[in-house]
Amino acid sequence: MEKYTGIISAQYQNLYQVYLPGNQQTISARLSGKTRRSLRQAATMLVTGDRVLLDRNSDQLGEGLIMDTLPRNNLLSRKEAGLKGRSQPLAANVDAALICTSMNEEFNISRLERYLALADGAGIEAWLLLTKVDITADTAPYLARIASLKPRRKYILCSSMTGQGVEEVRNIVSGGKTAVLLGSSGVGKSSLVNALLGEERLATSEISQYQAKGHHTTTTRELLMLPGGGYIIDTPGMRELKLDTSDVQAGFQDILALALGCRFRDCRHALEPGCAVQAAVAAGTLEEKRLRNYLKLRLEEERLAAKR
Ligand SMILES: Nc1nc2c(ncn2[C@@H]2O[C@H](COP(=O)(O)OP(=O)(O)O)[C@@H](O)[C@H]2O)c(=O)[nH]1
Ligand SMILES: [Mg+2]
Ligand SMILES: [Zn+2]
Repeated sequence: MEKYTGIISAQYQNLYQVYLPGNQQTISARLSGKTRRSLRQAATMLVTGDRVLLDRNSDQLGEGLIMDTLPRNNLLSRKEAGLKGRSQPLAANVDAALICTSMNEEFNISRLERYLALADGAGIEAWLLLTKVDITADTAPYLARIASLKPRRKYILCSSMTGQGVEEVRNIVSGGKTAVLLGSSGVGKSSLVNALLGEERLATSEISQYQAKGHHTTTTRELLMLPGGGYIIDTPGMRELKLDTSDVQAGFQDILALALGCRFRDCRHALEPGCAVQAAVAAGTLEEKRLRNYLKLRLEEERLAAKR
């Protein structure tokens, strides 16, 4: 029997929306009993971006049946808030993480460092999208903060209103790649998707997202195919991003380099004598805030590793 390859684009309880690249169509599909069992056995679930094999004809309801799942290239996930702290998969098979922030009170360099640790941990190329540039009086202070990241990160100044930067974002996914939009509610993720699509397909503004809750709309992640090729995954704003699989060190190359000068090889950069990292803070060459966030993220990462 002929099988179709599909990409999970959204999920509503037991029903999946699956995009079929073969005929550029989206269908509804359910899991076959065998797939459900094997997912349960692997203690995982299907997530937006997952590649699956379907048999469109074997269901009486006219829905596709997901017969098999294909191995993942990568998986972005976070820990759920609360004591249980289960892993919550966000998206699979992602080529680029587009970490969005607007240039106002919402801008928070420590939060960006956290998102970057998540992308680095999944081995996904990260971009910072500085949104709503059309209403930003002065971008310089924000660019200065971005420039303090080590390694330097790629960024795009963009606006869904004027179209600035939108083609640069499109280029990231051209050739059939997949990017996921991350960032707080209200920074303009859905508006950017609409700008890329060239139509107002997604509901925008915090208000409409909030009102959508309880209905069936975008409380989950949604994968959309862009004209000209490539996919973009929109996510609802995440109030809290707890690390799951992460690589904190990758985003703190400056601190790693300084640490080579610490007296003790296992220096925690807290109260140890001869700590070159603390010395740099005292000398004003390393921002204390950056060190504090590094220590916080590292502790979170170590606690997770200890649990595994
Ligand atoms: N001026 C301006 N407003 C924007 C831009 N992008 C989004 N907005 C507005 O910001 C609000 C939140 O946008 P939305 O796309 O829903 O953000 P999301 O929650 O990240 O998906 C809406 O009122 C949008 O109209 C932009 O580039 N410029
Ligand atoms: Mg949105
Ligand atoms: Zn030290």
